[in-house]
Amino acid sequence: PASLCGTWDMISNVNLEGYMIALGISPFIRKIALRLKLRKVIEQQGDQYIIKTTSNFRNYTVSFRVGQEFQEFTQGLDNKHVKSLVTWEGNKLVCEQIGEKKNRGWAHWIEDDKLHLELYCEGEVCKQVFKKN
Ligand code: RET
Repeated sequence: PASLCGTWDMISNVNLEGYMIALGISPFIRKIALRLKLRKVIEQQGDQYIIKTTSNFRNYTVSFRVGQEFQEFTQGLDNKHVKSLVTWEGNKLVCEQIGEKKNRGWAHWIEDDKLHLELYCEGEVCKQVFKKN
């Protein structure tokens, strides 16, 4: 599949609110979060990925090896410990985040030279699209 690597700027963001409500994010933080222009910086070193989500409010970094389960602490998001596993499903890099929330995870893929991201939690789907910076 096309490489996910690079610096990507958000151009659309649908239902971040529903996703954040499902995560239990407070109304105050949700209001700030909805205004943010998020950036993704995705790097790959061998079989290891580093995905940075940045904004002028909060940053979040996760690194993992595809196919290797890891402990993730969602610091600055909902501050939860989850057991995560990232795999390729066709052209999609898919993460399952096992923890107190059901059906939690995400999928990243490239379509039309854009980075597409879906975030899942408890039946809510947030859809974000990023263009290459
Ligand atoms: C903000 C503001 C604070 C509250 C929440 C946020 C959402 C962050 C998200 C990050 C997703 C990261 C992923 C990384 C893995 O590759 C905007 C930081 C909840 C949705 C998918």
